[in-house]
Amino acid sequence: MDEYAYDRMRREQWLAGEARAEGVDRRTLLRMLAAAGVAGPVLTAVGAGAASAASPVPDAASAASPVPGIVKPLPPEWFVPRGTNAEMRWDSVAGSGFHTPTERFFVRNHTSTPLIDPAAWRLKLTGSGLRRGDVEFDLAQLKRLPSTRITALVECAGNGRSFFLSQQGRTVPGTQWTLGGVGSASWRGVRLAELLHRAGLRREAVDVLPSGLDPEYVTGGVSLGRVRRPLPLAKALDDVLVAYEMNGEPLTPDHGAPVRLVVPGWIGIASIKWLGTVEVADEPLYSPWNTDFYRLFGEAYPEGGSAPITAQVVKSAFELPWAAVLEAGRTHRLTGRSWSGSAPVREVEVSTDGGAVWRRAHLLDHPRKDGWVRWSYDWRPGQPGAYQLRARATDRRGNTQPVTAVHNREGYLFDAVVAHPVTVTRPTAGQAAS
Ligand SMILES: Nc1nc2c(c(=O)[nH]1)N[C@H]1C(S)=C(S)[C@@H](COP(=O)(O)O)O[C@H]1N2
Ligand SMILES: [Mo]
Repeated sequence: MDEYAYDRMRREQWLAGEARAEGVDRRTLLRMLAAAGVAGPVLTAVGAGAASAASPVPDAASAASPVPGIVKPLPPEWFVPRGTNAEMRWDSVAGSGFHTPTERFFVRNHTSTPLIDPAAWRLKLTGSGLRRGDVEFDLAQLKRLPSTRITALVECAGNGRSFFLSQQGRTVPGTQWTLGGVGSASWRGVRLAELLHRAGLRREAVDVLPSGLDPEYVTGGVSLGRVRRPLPLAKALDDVLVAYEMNGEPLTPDHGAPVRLVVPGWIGIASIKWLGTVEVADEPLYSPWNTDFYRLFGEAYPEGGSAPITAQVVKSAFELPWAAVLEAGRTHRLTGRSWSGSAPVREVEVSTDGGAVWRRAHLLDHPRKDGWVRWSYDWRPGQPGAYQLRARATDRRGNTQPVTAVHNREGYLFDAVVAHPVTVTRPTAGQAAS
């Protein structure tokens, strides 16, 4: 079943009193239902109280950091601070290895990085979808289970959002990422499927709700509770990892220590950090993160919004400073990376003349479903002046990057080609211009 049909079924079940929506405004669900044409009789009451438990862990707010709430150093040559988040600078990783080093990986925090004592930490599996009741794992038990290593990108659904305004003239709220809200890592851990099977699934189980141990997310004076987002059981059993290692080392605090989820191909919010509980339910679940957030609203979408968004789109980035300065009359080896959430990237084209002529970039990695491809493009600008560089990737399913991204209210899933400004200067004295 596709996500849209699944979502519709969830809504119908909620209407029939067979789904739970803690922390979700009842009006939000009614609006979604009305818009989806799932009209119906008077609804049963649903508790919408925010979770109340205080955070058991101290916040790691450090006054010296350009982003209070992030623990690791954020040198300005590696990161751009954006509210509670830190964006990776693409120019700082030019020509580097396949994976993003952990210390350079972007950070997206709804609140702040908690410091969790790994010895006291437990992962609790709970809920009506389990056959034998609650099950707990401590870290040592988790590490004794069969482990798997995978490569996966984590990318924020809002990555590229700022281009809705700068290229398309549409203001969208939220973190104004350029293209650095993405990273690649090698992850090791236990498959979520392994834990669910050990705990014992009931045939009726349909949704899995992982929650983080970071502080509750408060917006507009209202607590929405812990960061959490339901996953359909089918995805949970497919390729989701309960990870305790990133790039061969234990997870660091900012990236979810001691344990996070990694949900390959899907938007970053699915990969819950600081994992504390996983609820398995025999009824569909809602949280603000699959109702108000992470759906597409706007003129191109149904009134109550799209189905919850899942797979990431196609993007490309040059590993160049924004407004880079290059010299005319010399060959510059431009490098960059392209990626897609749903299939290997098979081709990357580059244009240096405003999008009239496109030539193939040289791929430095084999196309792979679980990662990006690095590429290079040799460019010898003849004349000084202002240029715009463009890169356009196409994946094996034929998904490619359009000239314009379809607008949505929150600015998610920007996939259009980005015009990267560059200034070409006269050759410096003593350099033979040809
Ligand atoms: N518990 C928790 N998990 C979370 C978040 C959060 O704020 N709290 N942010 C999510 C979002 S929106 C993204 S894009 C990724 C970012 O992962 P990173 O900070 O390791 O790059 O984590 C996700 N998991
Ligand atoms: Mo995100």
